[in-house]
Amino acid sequence: MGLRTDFIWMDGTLTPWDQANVHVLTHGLHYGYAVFEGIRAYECVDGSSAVFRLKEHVDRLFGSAKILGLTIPFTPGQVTDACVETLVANKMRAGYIRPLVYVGSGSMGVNPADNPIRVAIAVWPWGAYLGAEALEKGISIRTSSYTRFHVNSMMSKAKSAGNYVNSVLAKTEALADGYDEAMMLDASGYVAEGSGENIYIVKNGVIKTPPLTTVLAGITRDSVIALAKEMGYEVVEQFFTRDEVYVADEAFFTGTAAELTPIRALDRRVIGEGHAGPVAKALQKAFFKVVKGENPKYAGWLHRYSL
Ligand code: PPE
Repeated sequence: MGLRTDFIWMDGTLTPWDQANVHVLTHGLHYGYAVFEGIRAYECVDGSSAVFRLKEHVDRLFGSAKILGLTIPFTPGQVTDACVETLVANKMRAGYIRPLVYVGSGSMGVNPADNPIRVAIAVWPWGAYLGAEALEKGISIRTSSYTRFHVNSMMSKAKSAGNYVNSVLAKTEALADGYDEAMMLDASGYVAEGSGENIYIVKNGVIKTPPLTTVLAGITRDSVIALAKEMGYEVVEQFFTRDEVYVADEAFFTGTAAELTPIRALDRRVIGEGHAGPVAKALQKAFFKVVKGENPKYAGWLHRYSL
């Protein structure tokens, strides 16, 4: 298994990988009542390592738990330290970090009752999410037949496990149809996001991304918007339609896993030149410089650690 590491942090203890198991009557497993994060650590140019925007990810994890009414039995500081401890225990200079907060076993039924709230943190090596070529050449996507959930059915500000049933449906449909990823529309029919990424279009030099109403408040989104503005681009947060993507000059996705992945076609309509456009390329370059510690202006986004 490519993602196998030595230890998984479970409820405060570094546990050997093979022993990091849960009971099959774990509440979160039956009802999807769990929240998680996806965080990346990068090796920096000076030989040290850094977790990218760890504070913001831990804050979002606690926010997701609050939305679901789950009380995490650790402080944000303890979770922050545990993420780094898990990387170090696994001798990981770079990789993906997956904290998970879930309702454990006890009673069954929709009501989580007094079941324990459990916390696990796993780390694993994760290369380019959509394939190594995707970062260069861009990907081909389809408009999903599945609608992103209405704002009052699932809570889109919570990165909850249950929300991802919608994502898995969209992703597997896209892959089965020969595409690399799905683009999901919201309940009003406007473009929302990918199955695991925020989305952007570029037209006449202006970058447009949907407002945060129905989509996950991506930390990469926040970072890329800040970089784009600093680089002099106009960035607008506005709803747009799928046909606006068809006629855009460029389109791209961002996410912790996906980083900044250009989109070369939507619904078999080639977007712009059909490969990574100049804006996507410039932003991707700036983003990778920041995460690898090559831009001192954003040192505050890096939580340094060494093995
Ligand atoms: N929208 C969705 C639905 C989403 O899942 C992600 C992250 C984003 C936007 C971007 O958020 P951020 O990572 O903070 O920039 N998706 C995570 C899970 C991917 C997976 O397959 O698992 C991720 O990128 O880590």
